[in-house]
Amino acid sequence: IKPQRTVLMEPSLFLLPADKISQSQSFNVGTAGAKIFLGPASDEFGYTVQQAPNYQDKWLLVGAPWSDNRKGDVYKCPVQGSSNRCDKLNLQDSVTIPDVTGVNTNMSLGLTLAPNHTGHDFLMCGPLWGQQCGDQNFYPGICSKLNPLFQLQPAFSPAIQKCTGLMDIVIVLDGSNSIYPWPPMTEFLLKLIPSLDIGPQSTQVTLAVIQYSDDQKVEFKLNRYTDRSQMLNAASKISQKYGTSTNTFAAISFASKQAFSASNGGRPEAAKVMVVVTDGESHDSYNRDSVIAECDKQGIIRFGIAVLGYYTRNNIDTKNLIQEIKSIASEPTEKHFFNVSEEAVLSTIAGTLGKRIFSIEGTGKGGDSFQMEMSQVGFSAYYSKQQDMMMLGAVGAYAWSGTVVHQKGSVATIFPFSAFEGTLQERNHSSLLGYALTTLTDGSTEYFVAGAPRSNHSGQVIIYTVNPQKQPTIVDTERGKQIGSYFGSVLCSLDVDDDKVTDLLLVGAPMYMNELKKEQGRVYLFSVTKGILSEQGFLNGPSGNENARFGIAISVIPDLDLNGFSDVVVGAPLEDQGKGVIYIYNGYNQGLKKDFSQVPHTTFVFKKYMKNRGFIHISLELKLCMC
Ligand SMILES: *[C@@H]1O[C@H](CO)[C@@H](O)[C@H](O)[C@H]1NC(C)=O
Ligand SMILES: *[C@@H]1O[C@H](CO)[C@@H](O)[C@H](O)[C@H]1NC(C)=O
Ligand SMILES: *[C@@H]1O[C@H](CO)[C@@H](O)[C@H](O)[C@H]1NC(C)=O
Ligand SMILES: *[C@@H]1O[C@H](CO)[C@@H](O)[C@H](O)[C@H]1NC(C)=O
Ligand SMILES: CC(=O)N[C@H]1CO[C@H](CO)[C@@H](O)[C@@H]1O
Repeated sequence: IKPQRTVLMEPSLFLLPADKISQSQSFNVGTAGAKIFLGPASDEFGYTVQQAPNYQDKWLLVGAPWSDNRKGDVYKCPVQGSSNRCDKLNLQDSVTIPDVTGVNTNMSLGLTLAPNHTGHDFLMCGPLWGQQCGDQNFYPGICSKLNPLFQLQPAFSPAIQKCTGLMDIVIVLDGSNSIYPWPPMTEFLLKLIPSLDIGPQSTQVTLAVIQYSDDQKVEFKLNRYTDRSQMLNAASKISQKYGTSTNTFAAISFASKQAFSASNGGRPEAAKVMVVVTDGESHDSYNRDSVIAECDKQGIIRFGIAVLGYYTRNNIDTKNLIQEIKSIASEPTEKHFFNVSEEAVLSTIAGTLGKRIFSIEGTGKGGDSFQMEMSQVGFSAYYSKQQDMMMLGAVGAYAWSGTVVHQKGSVATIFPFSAFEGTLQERNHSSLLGYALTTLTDGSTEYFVAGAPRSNHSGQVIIYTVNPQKQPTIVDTERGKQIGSYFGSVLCSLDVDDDKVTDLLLVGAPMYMNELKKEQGRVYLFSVTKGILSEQGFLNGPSGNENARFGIAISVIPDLDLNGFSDVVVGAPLEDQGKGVIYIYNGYNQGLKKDFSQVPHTTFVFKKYMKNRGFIHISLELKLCMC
């Protein structure tokens, strides 16, 4: 079960003789003598719970995705014995990818915890694990397995990004007399450099500073520093060159011919970027056309920054200066031209400039067209036994349209936007496909199921198969009936008679609102025939006079009433004034009874420990902090 806190049912109650069971059907689960594991509510301890029953020592694995300031972690708790002390596995800082600058601050490890039934191991994910590229963070998510001894296996991140391609940046800095004061110029460099991905890898950005006035002075060449801190140190020591004239085009010409040349560390395969910073009109504008043509020929992308301080201090019209700098900047001008009122505020544009450099087509990642950069792979996970494969939800893929990743061995198949586009009919809805996952089987074919709780605002589930060419085919889809109900955020497939054929799919819509405007929640039943769903109504749950979020957790449990058919438990964590309630539904030879057989009442007062924070609530926050 996936309730908020864990209660183990008293085992002796399961062992009643069958004749007694039939009389006590409504009262077959009790909480007397339950073992309770407590963890900090602020850590969201208990957000995920899995039983690890395959060893001599039986354990409960408990996710606490907000522990350590949302780094998250997993606890192991002993089922046997008298101890109810859980031990933290302390995994957060070990879940890393070699040679990648990871950001684990908010990674929320343990938000997802899924068993591999074949290997008796567990997959856990931190879907908000970030990857730093320049000054930008991406959120491809990270997952790692725990072996049966709870030892951490190497982590993987199927949507890991290539930060940037090769880039050579030449900064052409005006050092003439009119620049005053000088320190803002170096300050600008000190702000800009940290936003660039400087390093010895193929993704390195190299940088040269050329000061100019009458002539040019190279401060450091492109290949001088491969280390950001050394470069910062060098940049901080640059002093003003001084000079009476501003030969901007001579400097640009020099930069384009000399600074980018191989003999000065330029790499022919790298994108060439030039940043020109000046405070006055040039004295050599007659060279403009030929110099800019030369730059264009070499494919140099140019940013022009006009510092208007000298002109405004001396009441000179800035029109010509702005016009000249605009003529230096590449098209579209609004992306490549900057003006600042005075030297002192130059550094305030460094961040924006860094981002624009970073998003240069073909070298970096633009913010306009996210593919897998923010995908949060591992937001959900489900193990397909038949294919021995992990399905991973990637709700942030394609600007939060979402997708599913199939990970088999070390091979990850990421389904493209086009795979589900026609079915979702995504119109900037942020469908969040992959929020929940499961599979259905007819005995031979396995059908994959993915929920998209915001599709067209009312939610959707999509059933698909995958052909040997790894292309998905949509088999069926169902849409939710109420806007905002989060239909498809919870999925549970049920083989009620254990004949290895799925009989029912239960779909949670935990935010379903009733006439009293309470979030009562609803669980829909669908019968399944060869992957095609047929709606069979919904489960009767809470009375509806308070918020309940019934359906936020749905789980199959072994046959509680010993009639030979699997049973189902549904959680309603907000019911009973936030104490939370679970409902038990019994399976029978025709499926699942829609009336619950029992709402086991607890003698414990959980309220003290509960923060009423539901599943959706957290997930929405996770999403919001990404947008
Ligand atoms: C972590 O999450 C908090 C709260 O949402 C946010 O303020 C902070 O900026 C995040 N940090 C990173 C590095 O993403
Ligand atoms: C599941 O466990 C088995 C046995 O350890 C292993 O061979 C297989 O690769 C695992 N599958 C996945 C998808 O992790
Ligand atoms: C910068 O240029 C824009 C037009 O490109 C202009 O509207 C703005 O006033 C200028 N800023 C300053 C400080 O002159
Ligand atoms: C989306 O929802 C609106 C009503 O909210 C409905 O009219 C429309 O048909 C739905 N679109 C799809 C593709 O189901
Ligand atoms: C930001 C974004 O994704 N905008 C898209 C919204 O939908 C329209 C039409 O479907 C697209 O043209 C936009 O690009």
